[in-house]
Amino acid sequence: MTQTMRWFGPSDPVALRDIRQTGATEVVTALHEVPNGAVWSAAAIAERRATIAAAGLGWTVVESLPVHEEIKTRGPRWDELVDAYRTSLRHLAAAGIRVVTYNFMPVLDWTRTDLGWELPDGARALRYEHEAAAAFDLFLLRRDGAERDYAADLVERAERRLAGMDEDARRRLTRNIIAGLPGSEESFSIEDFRAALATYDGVDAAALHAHHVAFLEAVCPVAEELGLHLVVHPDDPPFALFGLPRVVSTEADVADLFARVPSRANGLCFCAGSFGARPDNDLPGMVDRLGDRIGFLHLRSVQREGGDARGGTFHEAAHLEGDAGMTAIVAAVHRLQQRENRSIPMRPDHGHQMLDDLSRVTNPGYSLLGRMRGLAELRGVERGVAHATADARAGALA
Ligand code: CS2
Ligand code: MN
Repeated sequence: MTQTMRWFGPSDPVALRDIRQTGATEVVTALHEVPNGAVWSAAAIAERRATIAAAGLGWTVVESLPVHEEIKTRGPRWDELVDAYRTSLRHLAAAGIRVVTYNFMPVLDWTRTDLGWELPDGARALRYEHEAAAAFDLFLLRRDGAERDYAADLVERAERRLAGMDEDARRRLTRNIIAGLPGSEESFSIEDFRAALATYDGVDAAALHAHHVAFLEAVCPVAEELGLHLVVHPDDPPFALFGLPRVVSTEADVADLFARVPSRANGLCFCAGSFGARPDNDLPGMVDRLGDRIGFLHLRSVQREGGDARGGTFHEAAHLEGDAGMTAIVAAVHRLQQRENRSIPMRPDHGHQMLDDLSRVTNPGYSLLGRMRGLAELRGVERGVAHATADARAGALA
């Protein structure tokens, strides 16, 4: 695997020189300062590349070139926005980018109810609690028709959960959920969130899926001609929330996208933590079966805490702990790389907030030390798997 770390650009409290010392050879990044929907200019891309190169690091993966909400809802500016997307792809390919990540989640990129959940060892993790999310939806957001989306016993549990929260805890819950809105640094309010939800009135899962296919049909031919792999990041968490549809949650969802838009450019960012929140996603099997579609790997594990086949409450576990079964995933990645003779870019998605990072503010999930621990562990597993496979092969030849 090609070891990378996400870097949020010059304003990231984690510096490039720190990332260099983690052993990563590349960063994955984006022009976060460019407003969603605007073209990424060739000059701005070149400047960012030079900054990264000066720190001794490479940049071949973009995360993310965001898809504007009006592309997802098929609003009136669709043509113009898709055109801008294609132009950005051209500029990126010309600058040596090979993989472009995006997601097709409405409104929220990721959702957690707690951004600093204390683990037994004192480190902190991101956690999604189903009762707390339901309490927010039903009683703080007070979304119309929300009660229809929850079983009666869950409504009761959510009510009890809310009763146990003081004003401060309620405000924190709202803030944590809204933190998943892209650009949420600009302080979104609950009213902004309601307004964003309203833009999806009438967009159900079938419509969102059709819009996703239309987007891919419009951009994949260009990406293919440029030799780019356009990889979709799955829904996080992989189930519908707050009445919003979600259509990239399971192996069947992505297999369907590849069947409908068979272009080689149409690919997947395999995020083990996102898919892994559902017990019905077979992670190593997905790596085996989705194979050449996988252009980028997010390796992370979650520990599920109850829930049904489609998942529920979970927290982010250490990379080799939890439910992911990371060794089997890395072994499947190793087989894939051998089969296709390539090295797939990987990053340790999130990490715990631990040690010195407990007293510094980074983007939620993007501490330096927790991610460095994750990367080190993953690197070790890959070495071990490669060694064991080579031994087995030498044994078979002898
Ligand atoms: C990332 C996502 O931080 C994360 O959870 O994995 O935000 C990811 O960058 C986007 O969904 C990709 O578009
Ligand atoms: Mn991810």
